[in-house]
Amino acid sequence: MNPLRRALLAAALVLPAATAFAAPLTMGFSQVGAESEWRTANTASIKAAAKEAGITLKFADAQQKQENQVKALRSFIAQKVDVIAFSPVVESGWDTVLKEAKAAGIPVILTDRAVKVSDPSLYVTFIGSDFVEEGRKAAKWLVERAAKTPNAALNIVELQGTVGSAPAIDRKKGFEEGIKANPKLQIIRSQSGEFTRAKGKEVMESFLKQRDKKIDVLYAHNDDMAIGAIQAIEEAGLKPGVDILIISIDGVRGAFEAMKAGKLNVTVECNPLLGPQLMQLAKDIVAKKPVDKRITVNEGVFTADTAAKELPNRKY
Ligand code: GZL
Repeated sequence: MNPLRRALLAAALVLPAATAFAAPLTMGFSQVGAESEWRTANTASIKAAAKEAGITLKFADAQQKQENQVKALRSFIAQKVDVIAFSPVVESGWDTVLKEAKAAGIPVILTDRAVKVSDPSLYVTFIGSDFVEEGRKAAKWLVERAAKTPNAALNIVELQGTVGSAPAIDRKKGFEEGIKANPKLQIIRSQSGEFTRAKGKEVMESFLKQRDKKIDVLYAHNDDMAIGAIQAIEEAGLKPGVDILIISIDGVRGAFEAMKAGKLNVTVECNPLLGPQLMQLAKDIVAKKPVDKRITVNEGVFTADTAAKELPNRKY
């Protein structure tokens, strides 16, 4: 607990109850980076919600490096923040620093992405999307689309997210599960585009150069890589969304604009606006109120035919 809060609470114990008041909470937040439109919206939501909730936010951008997140968490522990929250860039390698937070008596909230740890008591709760379900929704759209041409084999290339991250692992798992029943749907190439437009374009260029198999579908683990790939497809003289069907995930504004232009076929929503729920969770946890171990968010699927109508309603 931070020294100011301890002093104020000690004062509150000796003052008449009527004058007792809660000191502002201090949250240490370690963010993955600034790699995508989704991440930008997620950061904006967290900062705005902390301000709205009167929570003092210590925010650290890890630039997609786990070692920077570990350093940030250790710094928050040293500063004796009231609560730590973070979006783990990858699933593994967190046990040691989370044990340090537990030993310091600082509760930890996982937001956006999950971790694999030996002891689930190392974090209080995880609020974020169900990435396996997002992969299944992406596959469902393709299976239904493929049913219109039952004899056509469809070669799929896949742009994976950050290697070792929960969304990359789970979106791949859900998609493969969803297409398994249709042998005509085959993933012929799969590589990480690191969730960025630039790398997504670079990897798609390399896929297009390999001429041994025709590419019919691109499955991208996020919209930013899909948008980068769209540029590569156009530079190769092909029509994105027509010559190569494109399925992606996030539902950011850039995806709706690409769908409106007929260059992207479908995006599976992954809601980044977790800030308000995160701040309420922090207050409840510090007030020793019980919270669920796993909190998910409701999300939809948006196709090109509704993009123009939906675009004005989008909040990120
Ligand atoms: C998903 C989030 C992913 C987004 C990407 O919750 O972790 O990271 O899908 C972002 O756009 O980079």
